[in-house]
Amino acid sequence: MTKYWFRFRRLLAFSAIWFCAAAPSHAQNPIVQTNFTADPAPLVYNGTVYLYTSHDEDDATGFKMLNWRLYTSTDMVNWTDHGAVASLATFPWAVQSNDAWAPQVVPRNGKFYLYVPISVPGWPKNVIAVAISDSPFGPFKDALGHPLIEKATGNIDPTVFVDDDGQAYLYWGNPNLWYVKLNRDMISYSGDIVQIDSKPQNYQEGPWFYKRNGRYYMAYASHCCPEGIGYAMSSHPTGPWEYKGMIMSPDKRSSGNHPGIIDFKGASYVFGFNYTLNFAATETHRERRSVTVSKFTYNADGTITEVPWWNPEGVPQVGTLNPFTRVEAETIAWESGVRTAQSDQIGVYVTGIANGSYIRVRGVDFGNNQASSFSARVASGSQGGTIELHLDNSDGPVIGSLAVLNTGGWFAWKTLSAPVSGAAGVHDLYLVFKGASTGQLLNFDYWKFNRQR
Ligand code: FUB
Repeated sequence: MTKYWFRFRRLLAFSAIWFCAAAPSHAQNPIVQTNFTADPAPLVYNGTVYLYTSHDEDDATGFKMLNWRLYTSTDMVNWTDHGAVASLATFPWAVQSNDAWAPQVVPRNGKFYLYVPISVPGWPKNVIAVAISDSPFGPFKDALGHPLIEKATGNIDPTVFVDDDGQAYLYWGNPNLWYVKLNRDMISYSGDIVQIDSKPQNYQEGPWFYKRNGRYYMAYASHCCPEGIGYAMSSHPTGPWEYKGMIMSPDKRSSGNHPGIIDFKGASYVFGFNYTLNFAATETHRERRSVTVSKFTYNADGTITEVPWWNPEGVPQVGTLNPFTRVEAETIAWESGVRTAQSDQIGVYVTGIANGSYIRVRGVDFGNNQASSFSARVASGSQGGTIELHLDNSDGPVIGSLAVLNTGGWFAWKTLSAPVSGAAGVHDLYLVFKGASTGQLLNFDYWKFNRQR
């Protein structure tokens, strides 16, 4: 416990510095604050956004990347952490110490294909690998036992799109842009690897290939450095690509960038990353990045209106959150001073909880004053603490409070309940943690409000 608690205290201190320094209470960017995330690859599937990311380790200075994480949302502001869905260990033949770079997941025929750039021993080292899962939540298993795209310098940043006629294309590359036609099995290809002659202006890396209203788009990390997001269009999946402009201009507040683009519930979104959390803690540039999102619009001719640099407000919520079904504690719009962790027993849970830390969940629809109690699955190996339920602010009206005593250990999970009153309509819910001890108060798995019987 002690070792972990010291680590958490360091992170809590870091989190507090960041929050006070850089985040207004309505902040939504970066969308994940519990881990450093980069290289966003959003997938819209069955009404949910599955956001796959690469993951910068907490102690990274340069790139230190070991696994790929998943976050989901149905409203674009509350994101549920699903932890690591694949790691370098998924590909035992690859270098295991680093280089789990920009991923993308693509569904086809009931399976989910994860394409990742990793490296192999020696030089050149960059390869592209593919793993398969029956579920978007993983776990993903190595499909081939060897690379899909063999080693060459710059074989990074895969992006895959399956066209309406069933032909799938894999693009990738830095500083060149290459493609191959994937076979229907999605784990092999036919024909030659083609280097694009019409590489768009200022193309660097991080291509994101998609089709919308019959037009093909290639968004990419542009300029160096800092990197912005540029895009090109084509009437054919293999080009020629015509540069169309910037989705986001480079900004010296960040050195890197990496687009991921979706339409969801009637709006268009571009994801990327910045270094806000890192620079809140230090002036030193370190590869500790954070995924961000902005809304954008298409013009009638399919071109894209440029958006400003990532704003702290992020994007508006689409829909509300139902508190009368089980909500994972790691469903977070914003937090202060907590972390997430993963166990084989219960999956992802919230930990590092100390006196004064909180989780904000946005747009919770309590209905017509129907909530009569609050239940939470918790564990504590210390004296425990209290979960205070505040509306609209961390010091807003209190609708209830759940006392958590020592449950017999940090993984001795218990479901506890407390009465609530005065919760009606749609509110932001702040789960504020209070406790007398200076150490960790509790671990938190999930919560739910209950209606009066
Ligand atoms: O995150 C590692 C590498 O940095 C990615 O593969 C590139 O796109 C850049 O973001």
